[in-house]
Amino acid sequence: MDLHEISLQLQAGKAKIVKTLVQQAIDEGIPAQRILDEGLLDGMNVIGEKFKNNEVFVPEVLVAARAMNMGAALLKPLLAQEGAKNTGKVCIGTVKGDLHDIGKNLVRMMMEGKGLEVIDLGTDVSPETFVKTAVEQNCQVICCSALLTTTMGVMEEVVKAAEAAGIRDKVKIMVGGAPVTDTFCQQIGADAYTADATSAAEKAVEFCA
Ligand code: B1M
Repeated sequence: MDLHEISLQLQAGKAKIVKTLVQQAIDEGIPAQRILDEGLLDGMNVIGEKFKNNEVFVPEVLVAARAMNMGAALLKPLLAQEGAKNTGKVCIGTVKGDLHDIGKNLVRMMMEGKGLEVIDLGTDVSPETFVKTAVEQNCQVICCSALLTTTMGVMEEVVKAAEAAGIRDKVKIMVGGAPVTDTFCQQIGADAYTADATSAAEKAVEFCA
């Protein structure tokens, strides 16, 4: 099966067709990671470029995002690695003021696949909520996602809130999302920047070990 068809249907926002095609690809034995990369993420990248160039607008992006999530849900159990349970506990969220959650959901999915227990705080998460959750739930890692240049600064507030709460030496803080860089991570005093969901999951497991 041509995975590009999944990408095209996702761009057209055809969630049900995307779901059917993803299932078909799974049934044909195509590896889940390939279906994700060459089908779903490829389509989302095209939509992202078009959104940037004002060729599509918020409604089109939302239906594409819905198709992405429906396809990703089918891949989730396949991306999960068996026999790797209880490797640690983390909390994850998109920072305050930011409602983008597709990347954050992918990171969560990959982390769960590596056996981590993940507390998903959703979107628009305040620094206080990240820190309170880490304290109350004994999380070893706080994972912050941001997609806007205007919200990535909140990540520094998370680092400061962890310091103020006296847990900075007990918890690792990971940052990521399209505008975030390694230099930015170092500037704000976070512990790790990773560029994609797979490396984020690997890093979190390393921190929890
Ligand atoms: Co928005 N948006 N958006 N958007 N949107 C961007 C981010 C933008 C780059 C588009 C553009 O104009 N060029 C731009 C930001 C510009 C900037 O700040 N520099 C933008 C804007 C401006 C806005 C609004 C302000 C638009 C408006 O209303 N005028 C608005 C803001 C709303 C808000 O948050 N307060 C807005 C709204 C929306 C929608 C609601 C329509 C929708 C979000 C739907 C949803 O998430 N449920 C949306 C979308 C979908 C996008 C684009 C098109 C795609 C983002 C995405 O999901 N990518 C995006 C353009 C683009 O990125 N090209 C855009 C796919 C996803 C898998 O990638 O999230 O990068 P990503 O995640 C990757 C990695 O970054 C990494 O792993 C993931 C997979 O490997 N990663 C981590 C993510 N988090 C991580 C955490 C980690 C480690 C790795 O460690 C903890």
